[in-house]
Amino acid sequence: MSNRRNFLQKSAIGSFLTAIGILPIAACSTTEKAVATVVNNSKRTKPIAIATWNQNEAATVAAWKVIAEGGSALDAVEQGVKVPEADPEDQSVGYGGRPDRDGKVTLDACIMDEKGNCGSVCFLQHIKHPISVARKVMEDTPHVILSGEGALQFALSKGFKKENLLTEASKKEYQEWLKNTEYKPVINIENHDTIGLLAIDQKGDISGACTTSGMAYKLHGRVGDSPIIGAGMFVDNEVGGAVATGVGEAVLKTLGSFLVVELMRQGRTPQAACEEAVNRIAKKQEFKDIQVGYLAINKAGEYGAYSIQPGFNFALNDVEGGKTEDAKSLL
Ligand code: SD4
Repeated sequence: MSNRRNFLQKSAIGSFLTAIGILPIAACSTTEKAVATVVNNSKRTKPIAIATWNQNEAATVAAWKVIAEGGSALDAVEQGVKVPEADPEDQSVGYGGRPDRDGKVTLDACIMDEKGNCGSVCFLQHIKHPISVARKVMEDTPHVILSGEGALQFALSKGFKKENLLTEASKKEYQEWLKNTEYKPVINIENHDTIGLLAIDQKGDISGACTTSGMAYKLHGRVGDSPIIGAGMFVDNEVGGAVATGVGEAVLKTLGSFLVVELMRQGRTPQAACEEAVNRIAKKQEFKDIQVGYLAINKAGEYGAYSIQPGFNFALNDVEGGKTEDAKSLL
C-alpha cells in the first residue's frame, strides 16, 4: 500500500469539500453554493475514482480531477482511461499495446453511464482512444457494439485519426515471441494491466469504463471480456459497478461484472461480491494457472477487490487523496 497523495488544487478542493459537507456552505461563492445544494439534496454517497492495477494511479488522479471540479462520472471515467491509452509505456492498453499473433494491435473498450446507456468497440485497430469511440457509439448511434473495420470506419467518420499503435518496444517483444510462438498467459505480467475504472461523482452518479489491447499474441480477431457489457464492466446506478481484469475467457463464461453487481443488489458488500465471482470461476474451470481480478464499488462508495492469484492491486482517489491497495486472493 502506498501513501495518500496530495493532488488537488486549492480552488477545486474548496468547492469539493463544501460539496461533500466538510466546509460550511456559508463560506462559499455562489457557484460553490450551487454545487453544495445539489449534493445536499441528493442521496449521500462518497465520490470516488478507482481503477484496476496500481500503475493506473495517473488515471484515477485524472478522473478525480473531473469529479472534484464538479464534472460527471462519465467524463471522469473517459478522461481517466485516456491516460494509459495514450501512454506508449503501457503495453496492455491503447497506443503501445502488445499486438496479436499476426503483429496487429487490436483494441477493445466499453463505457457505461448512470442511465444504463452503454457503448463499446472491439477488434478496433489504428485508433489511440477506443474509449472515446465507444462513447460515440453510445451517444451517436442506436447500437451498443461496433467491431473491426466497421468500428474503424465509424471512428474515422467522427474525426478520429488513423495511427500506427505498434511501438518499437512492443514490436521487439513480438519479434522475440515469434521465435517460439507459445501462447500462454503469464500471470500478472503478460497483459494484466487492462484498465477498468469506476467513478462516483458529486451527484452520486456512477459510471464505468474499461479499455485494453487484450491478451498479448491472441488469435487475430479474438475479442475478450473487456468490451462486453456485463463481462469486463457493468454499472447499475442503483447498486454500484464492477470491472474485471485477467483472462477474459474466464470472465466471459461467468459474466463476471454483471454477477458482482447483482450480488451487491442482493445485499453483499463489494468485497463479498468480488469473492463470490472469483469462486464461481474456480468452481467451473481449472484456475490454478490463470489470473482474474474483480474490483467493485457500491452506491455508498465502498469498494472491494479479489483475485485468483496474489498480485492484483488497484488505485483510487477520493476526498482524502490517492492510494493504492493490494487485493486479497483465492490462492
Ligand atoms: C482480455 N481481460 O482481453 C483482458 C486482458 C486483461 O489485464 O485484463 N488484462 O482478456
